[in-house]
Amino acid sequence: MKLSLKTVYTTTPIFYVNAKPHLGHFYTMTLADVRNRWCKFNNRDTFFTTGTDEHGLKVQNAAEKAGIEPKLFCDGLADKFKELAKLGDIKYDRFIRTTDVDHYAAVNHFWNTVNDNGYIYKGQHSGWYSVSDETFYTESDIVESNDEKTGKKIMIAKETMNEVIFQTEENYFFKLSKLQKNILDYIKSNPKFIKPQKYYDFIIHELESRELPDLSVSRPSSRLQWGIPVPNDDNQKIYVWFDALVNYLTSEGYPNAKEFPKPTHLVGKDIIKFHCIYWPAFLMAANIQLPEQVFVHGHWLMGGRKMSKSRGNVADPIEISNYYGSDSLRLFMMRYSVLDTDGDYNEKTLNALRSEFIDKFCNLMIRSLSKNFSIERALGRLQSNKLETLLNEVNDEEFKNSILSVQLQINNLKNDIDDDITNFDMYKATHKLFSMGPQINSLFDIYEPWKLKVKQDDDEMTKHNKQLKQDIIIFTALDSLRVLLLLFQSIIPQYSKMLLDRLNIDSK
Ligand code: ME8
Repeated sequence: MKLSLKTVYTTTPIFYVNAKPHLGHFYTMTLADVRNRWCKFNNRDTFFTTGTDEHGLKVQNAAEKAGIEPKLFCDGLADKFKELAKLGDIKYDRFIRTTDVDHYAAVNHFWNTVNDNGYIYKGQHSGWYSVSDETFYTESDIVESNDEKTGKKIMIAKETMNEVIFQTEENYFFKLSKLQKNILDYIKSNPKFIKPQKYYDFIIHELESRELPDLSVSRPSSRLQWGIPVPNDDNQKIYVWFDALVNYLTSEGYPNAKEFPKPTHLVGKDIIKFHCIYWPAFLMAANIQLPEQVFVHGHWLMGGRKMSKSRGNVADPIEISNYYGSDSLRLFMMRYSVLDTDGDYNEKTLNALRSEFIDKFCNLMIRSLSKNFSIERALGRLQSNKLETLLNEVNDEEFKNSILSVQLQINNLKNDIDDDITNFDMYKATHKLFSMGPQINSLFDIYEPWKLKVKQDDDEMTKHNKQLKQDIIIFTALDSLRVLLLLFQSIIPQYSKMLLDRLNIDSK
């Protein structure tokens, strides 16, 4: 696939393959997929990637626990993520795995560039490491706690509550401290770089309130076998985040491609430091342009609490999709997706929304396609006359205004939701699309076109007026439905296709 500087490039995080996919993964994939489908529908040149993050201690430990060789273990789980993408209609251009051959080459090249530019050095490292978070923490980031299972005293990270272990070892370091001011300056002069605002403010605060230590970017091979070796040093493996972030470049054909479009990254709130501080710093050190923007989303909870296997409140996107259809889940997540808050998964609400869609749009279609009306006649009339001309013939101001108002809103809708979708404000777009349903339905409720039946003793004028009004209503309803379904496609591709097919309308 040839990319150009104009390509709209959207990415999801790449997912750890230490466990099977959950609702949060499907949410990220869907948000990015909706944006990408939307841009494509609007004839923009697009590129969309998702994939799996397969190296590191977390995956190494999970493979060991399962008693399976790491690559085979990763193959199995990467397939699960691909299956979920297929089931959920996630139309990516590339599914990148960090075990892909071209990714190894890209990471090697990237490391060498950063090293040649003088940003990597070797040193002794001591700190509190969380395998779960694949992160070192400082003394001020940790606190004492009791292990839930054994009752033993352990240290945990304040931010994630995951266990940390003290480690001293030789590592390569990245000179993050040297770039702290550059990153701050860049973000300050690009106020839209991080969205929503609260995360922008958080990152500015992080950069202004303390001096960032240099970042350890390798692990001894004795401890971490499952990783990409540091070039020219087999005793060290590249830190999983340094490796993983480069996926965004690999997918663009780095280092061989000619043009690199700036990606728009979509990430969960738990990984913003990696994308908004470390990644810009790595890129600066490699003399590569920074991403277009980083959008941050909240987490899905269940019953107001973090989903967890032990609590038994985990929503499985595959199970839900198999039962309700993946479009129901896509619709639910987009309708209730507000980036800067967490969402609460609720099956009843999902089911109610599905019924609402059927009630508003499927019933509208059934109503409009009733045998009481002649669609051929309505279409024929509108083919040879402008709607405005026909409305002038009707001689009913209120009727005319209702029709024109629906038409105007429908005509503006595409522009109106363009910003919403490209900025991941999916709840706004979904709400606007939904709110058109009752307006179109009300044309039926108010003007009752089925009552505009021609009677035997109607004179020519009455007959003409009745048929004209009926045709205008049917045309307006069906044409509005056509536009709505075309615009709905990015969010619910299957439902839209089914209904567009019924109307014999090309999806483009
Ligand atoms: O962090 N609701 O992978 P990951 C919404 N490999 N989103 C959620 C969520 C939830 N309940 N739980 C997790 C990683 N996520 C790294 C990324 S990118 C170069 C490397 C989101 O599998 C989470 O916030 O732990 C993250 O954005 C994504 O799922 C992947 O999480």
